[in-house]
Amino acid sequence: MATKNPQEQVSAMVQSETTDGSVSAEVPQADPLDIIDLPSGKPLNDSAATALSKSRAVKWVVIAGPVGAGKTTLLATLYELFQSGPINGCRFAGSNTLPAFEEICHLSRMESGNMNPETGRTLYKEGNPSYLHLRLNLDIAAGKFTDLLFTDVSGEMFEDIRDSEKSSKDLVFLRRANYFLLLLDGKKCMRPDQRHKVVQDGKTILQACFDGEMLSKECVVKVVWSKFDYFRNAGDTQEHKKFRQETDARFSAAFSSKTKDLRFGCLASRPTEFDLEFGHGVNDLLAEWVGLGAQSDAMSLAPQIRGKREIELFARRMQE
Ligand SMILES: Nc1nc2c(ncn2[C@@H]2O[C@H](COP(=O)(O)OP(=O)(O)OP(=O)(O)O)[C@@H](O)[C@H]2O)c(=O)[nH]1
Ligand SMILES: [Mg+2]
Repeated sequence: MATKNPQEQVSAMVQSETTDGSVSAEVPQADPLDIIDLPSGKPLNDSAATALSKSRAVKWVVIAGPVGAGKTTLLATLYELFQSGPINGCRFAGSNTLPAFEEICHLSRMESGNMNPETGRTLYKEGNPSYLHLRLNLDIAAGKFTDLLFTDVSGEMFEDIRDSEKSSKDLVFLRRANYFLLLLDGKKCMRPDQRHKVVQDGKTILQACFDGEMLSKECVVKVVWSKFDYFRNAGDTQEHKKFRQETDARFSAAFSSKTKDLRFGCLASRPTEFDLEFGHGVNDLLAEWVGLGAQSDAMSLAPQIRGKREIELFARRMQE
């Protein structure tokens, strides 16, 4: 007998419930999350993530930034923090991608044999990204849960963003983001000759996302200085503060009209250079993700294509 895919299994279960009129005590109440749960626990592909978003309200969080900015480390740290207990009163309540979380944490753990905590480079894959899933219990007594879906894509995908043909195809998943987090690499900002490029690359990523109408106006956009321990280790001088303030102001001037909600912050997911707490800033991010309005259904990824720029013309050709 052919094996049903997760979505078919969900609808088969729903059908058997409705034709009976009621669900008898012997028929187990199917939780779609259990059915969608892939035995491999690998990152969810686009259709599995979409099936999950159809079965329950989810919040889509895109973590963006150039290669090495700290995207995967942020996810690994979030998962590790939940190992020691609740964060901001939220409890870990499961994941459809548990082994995938374990995998991204492995290199940073003692048993990997690494002397220094590390995160492996995320491999660049063409096409849609994969997603990591977290289910959180917000209130045990009230039985209140929330589900977060995170992208973990290689920075290469964002570095190619100026290539309009490629980005129209590869970055279509951005259209359903509720939250877009852009990381600016604090380590690279320690070198005055590299700072300008860090800021420029970040602006290019956001500009291309808005120009291609890949981010909705409702999407919260947050720009953070990652690896903030490098700033602190260098004394976080007036000059550093001025540089960050000026950069934040430049981002505000360029993008505040394009999104309803533009935020700024600092992050040190895994500080090694200064005595900051592990996961500095992660609590605040989690609070913002939990506080987002969830989507009760998968949003249409079909682009609203207007305009005559090559990126729009290409997207229109792809749709036809
Ligand atoms: N000191 C310090 N290092 C960090 C921090 N966050 C990440 N790193 C290090 O930065 C390096 C790159 O981090 P990744 O999380 O792999 O970066 P990424 O953005 O996922 O990179 P790609 O997957 O290649 O796009 C790793 O060596 C991390 O250990 C931090 O807060 N402080
Ligand atoms: Mg990565």
